[in-house]
Amino acid sequence: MSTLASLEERALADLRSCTEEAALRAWKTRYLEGEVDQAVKKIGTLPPAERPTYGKQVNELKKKLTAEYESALAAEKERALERSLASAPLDVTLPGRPVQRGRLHVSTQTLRSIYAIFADMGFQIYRSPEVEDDETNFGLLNMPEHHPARDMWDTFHTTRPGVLLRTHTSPGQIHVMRELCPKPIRVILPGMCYRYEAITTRSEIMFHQVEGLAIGEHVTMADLKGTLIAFARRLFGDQRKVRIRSSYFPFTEPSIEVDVDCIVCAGEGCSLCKRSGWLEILGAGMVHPVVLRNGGYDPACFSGFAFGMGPERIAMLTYAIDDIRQFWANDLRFLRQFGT
Ligand code: FA5
Repeated sequence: MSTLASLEERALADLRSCTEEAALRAWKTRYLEGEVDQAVKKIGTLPPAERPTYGKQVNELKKKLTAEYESALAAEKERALERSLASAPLDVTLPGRPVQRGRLHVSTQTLRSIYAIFADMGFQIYRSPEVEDDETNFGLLNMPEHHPARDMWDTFHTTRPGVLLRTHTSPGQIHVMRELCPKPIRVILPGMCYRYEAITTRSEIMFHQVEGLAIGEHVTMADLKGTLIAFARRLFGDQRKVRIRSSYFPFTEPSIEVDVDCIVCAGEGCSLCKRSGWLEILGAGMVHPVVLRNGGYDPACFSGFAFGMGPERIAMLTYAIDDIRQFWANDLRFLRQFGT
C-alpha cells in the first residue's frame, strides 16, 4: 500500500510540473499506461486475501490520476488557446473573403442547350470514340482511299498506321448503326473533333461537333427539314429566318447546309455574315445508301437523315464572339461573361 501512496505522490508532483501538452502526454504514457497499469496487473499475483483491499486502492488511484490528468490537459489547452490569441490577435470585424463561384464553360452551356432541344424531340445521346481508324472515319462513310473528298478534312494521324484523331463526329454513325441494327435510331453524337488546319478566327484545330442520326422505314427529307427548322427556331428564337441550301458530303445524298439570318444585322449585311445576311450553322442530308449498308441497314427498306453542327460556331453566333481562339485560351475575363 505504501508503494501506491508513493506512486500517487510522485505522479501528482510530476503532473504539476508539466507545462505543455506534449509533457502531459508523456506523463500519461509513463504513469497511467505504465506504472499504474503495472500496479493493476499486480492484483492477480497477490494472495487472494489481499486482493480486494489492494484492488480497491489501485482502482481508486487510477481513477484519481486519470481525472487529474484530464483536468490538467483541459487547462493546458485553454492556456494554449489564450497564448495563441494573445500572440496573433484575431480581428473578427474584418470583412470575409468573397467565395469565387465557378461556372460552366460557354461550350458546355451551348452543348447542354443543344442536348435539351433534341431530347425534347426524342433524340438520345450516344458517345463514340475520339480516336478512330481510317476506315471508320473515311472508308465506311463512302470515302475510299484516294477519294478526293478526303481533302475536305485535314487529318491528325497517329504513329500507328491507319489510326487517327477523328476529323468529325460522322464515324459515330457507323458505330451506332452497327450496334442498333435493325432497330430504328434517333440519336445525337456529341464530342471533340480534330483537324490539322491553320488556326484562324473561325477555325480551331480542336472543336466540338454534335452529329445527329435518325434511321427508320419511312424517314424523309421533310423529316430532316422539320427537325432542323424546329431546332434552329428553338435555339435562335421564333423570329429567325432559316435557309436551306444544297451542298455536298460524300456520306449524304442529297446534302444540304442550313443558314440562319445574321443575328447582328438581321439579314442587312455586316462583317460577321460577310455581307451575305446569312450564317451557316450545320451540314446535313439523307444518309447515303452505301453508308446505310455499311451500318448493316438495307437501303431498300430503311432510310435516314444525318446532320453535323459545330457548337463553338453556334455560340459565336449566339453571343457575337468574333474569335474562336477565345474558347480554349482560358482567359477568365472572357469565360466569366457567360452564364450566372
Ligand atoms: C462535317 O464535318 C460533316 N461531318 C457534317 C455532316 C454530318 C454533314 C452529317 C452531313 C451529315 P463540316 O466540315 O462542314 O462537315 O463541319 C460541320 C460543322 O463543324 C461546321 O458547320 C462548323 O460549325 C464546325 N466546324 C468545322 N470545322 C471547324 C473548325 N476548324 N473549327 C470550329 N468548328 C468547325
